[in-house]
Amino acid sequence: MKRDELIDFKLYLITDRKLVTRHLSLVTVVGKALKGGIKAVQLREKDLGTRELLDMAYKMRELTNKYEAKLFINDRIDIALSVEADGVHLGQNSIPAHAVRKVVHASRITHHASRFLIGVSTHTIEEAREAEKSGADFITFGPIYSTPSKLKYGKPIGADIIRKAKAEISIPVFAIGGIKQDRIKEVMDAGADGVALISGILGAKDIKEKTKEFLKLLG
Ligand code: 3NM
Repeated sequence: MKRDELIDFKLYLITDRKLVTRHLSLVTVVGKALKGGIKAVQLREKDLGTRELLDMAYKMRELTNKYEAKLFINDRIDIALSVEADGVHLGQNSIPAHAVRKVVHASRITHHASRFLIGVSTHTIEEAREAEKSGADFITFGPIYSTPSKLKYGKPIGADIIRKAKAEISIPVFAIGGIKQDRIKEVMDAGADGVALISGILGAKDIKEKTKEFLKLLG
């Protein structure tokens, strides 16, 4: 399958179990988003130990499979391969995409080698170009707007930069950082292929309904 067919989602949910309230588990809330129709989830729980993360990844794999949704694992190619995730999502300090490709081929999970997807978090045009060159299948680009955890990601860069990125690279670009419903039009008009978010969905009272609303807006 070609990349365009594999990146068949416009809404990319990233987890942060610290945002999950009301004593619900992360598995429960991701389940609600899946019921609402989400088709791509990134497990991103950076403070979990390896065993706990692996355990969580297996649970997420089982759940996403049930809804025929894609599962990405943040940073950890070893965990992504062991749970047969659909891909890995890399940061600027992660093992680079070209090296991940080698690991995937070496793992001899032939089923994966042709369809394993690599996302990369980027924050500047330069990083976006680099990610494409390194073999990323798609990027997240941000923070476009100010986000609850803004200090970690730097100053908001605004939606206009998406136009510039799209003019320079051909892989799909997901806008990230402070994405709420009222921002969708602006980022999609700027040429984004989709949006990636945490609090826009995980912070909602009714996660299933909120997911449906986002999907409707994205068309
Ligand atoms: N990465 P929210 S911004 C995980 O700019 C992440 O690379 C960013 O959370 C980047 O949807 C971000 O709640 C946080 O703003 C996104």
